[in-house]
Amino acid sequence: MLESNAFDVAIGDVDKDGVVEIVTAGYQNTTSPEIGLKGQLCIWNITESNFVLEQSMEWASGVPTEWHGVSIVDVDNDDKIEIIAAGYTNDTRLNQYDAMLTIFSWNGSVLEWEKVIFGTPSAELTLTR
Ligand SMILES: [Ca+2]
Ligand SMILES: [Ca+2]
Repeated sequence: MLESNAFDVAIGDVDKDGVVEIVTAGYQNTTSPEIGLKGQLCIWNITESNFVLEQSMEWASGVPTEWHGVSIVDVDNDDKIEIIAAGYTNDTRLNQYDAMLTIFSWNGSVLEWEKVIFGTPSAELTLTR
């Protein structure tokens, strides 16, 4: 099993099916020196006796990435709840770490990233699906 770490948790009924999800944000170690850590977002359900992993997503950018915070909210008021993870990634062009905000959607079966924003105090790059 690959090393992993969770730094933050958010709880809410993301897909509005009446069952609360538990969302954790952290990283998974790829054990590859070139890739390093991948940001990892996990969605869990709780049963009477267990936490059950519904789905996880590892950020496959090819550079070290970690998420350290996660929040669940409908940020754009479209009646769908977004999962927002904050962390950082290694910008190999500038040889520095950049803040990274990633917005995900979860419909009960598919976890997708919708938007990612990389930022430094002097520059901003936004990628939208
Ligand atoms: Ca739910
Ligand atoms: Ca929304």
